[in-house]
Amino acid sequence: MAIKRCLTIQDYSCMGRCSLTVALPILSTCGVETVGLPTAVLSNHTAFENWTYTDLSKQMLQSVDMWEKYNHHFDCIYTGYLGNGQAKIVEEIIKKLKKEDTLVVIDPAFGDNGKLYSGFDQKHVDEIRSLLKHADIICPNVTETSFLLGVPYPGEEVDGITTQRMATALSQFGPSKIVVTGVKSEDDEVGCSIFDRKKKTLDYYFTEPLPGIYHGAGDSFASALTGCLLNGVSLNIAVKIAHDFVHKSMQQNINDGVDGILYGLEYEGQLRYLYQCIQKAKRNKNL
Ligand code: PXL
Repeated sequence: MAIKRCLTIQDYSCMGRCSLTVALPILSTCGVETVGLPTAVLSNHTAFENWTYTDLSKQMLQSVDMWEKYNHHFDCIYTGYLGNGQAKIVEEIIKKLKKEDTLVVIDPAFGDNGKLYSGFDQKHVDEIRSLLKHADIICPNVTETSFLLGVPYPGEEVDGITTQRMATALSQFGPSKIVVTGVKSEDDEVGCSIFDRKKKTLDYYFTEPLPGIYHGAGDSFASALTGCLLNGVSLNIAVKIAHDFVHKSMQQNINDGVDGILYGLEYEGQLRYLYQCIQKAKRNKNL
């Protein structure tokens, strides 16, 4: 199988693992050619007390115009954290570059723990919601799910019926596959719900919870998920691999005593594990 080319559109935060500094190495580990389009350069992510922000909106469209001229093909467009007002630009980009066989993965990446990230408001949520009509797959956490649906944040613990209702409602915005992350089971395990509208299935994957907050964990998950899917791995197995990769990284974070909020999820030590999981899935034809 030829190597797939993925365009990923998110910020470049120099310090604090998230967005492009996470997506590029993870997708490369998955054996995917990655074209990273930075939306902005930040000194560090916005969970630090202060940051600098250099907007690159103009440069984004200039790059895309150049690619269009050369008719470059993308097997996937994967978007993550976007600045205020950039969802509309990304919509333009998707319209220009998406072909029939282009997989579109959208990680809403605007909030966590019941709150929007610093600097975002309802307008940003509305613009991301509008972007979802172009997506094949989305991977919001429970916070993003409730903001997108305009319902109160239910806490991380959501029962099966609520999850099904939420996933069905989200899929009406466009995407047929919904992976909700950070869901807590009744047995206090943590994981994902996986809804496939076409197959009419709702599945779950949970593992034991780990203490702490890990910035960029959602970005690592979305990148690994996208990387698995571009290797032809089935959605449920892709979720399992991406979740286990993040879970093992958290364990490493704990073992090494690294500040997971500021410096982000320490995923580097688990890249080899991610690579091996994908090879195994391909050998076992989990495709
Ligand atoms: O991990 C999400 C993320 C990405 N990029 C920036 C962020 C955040 C979360 O706060 O601030 C700049």
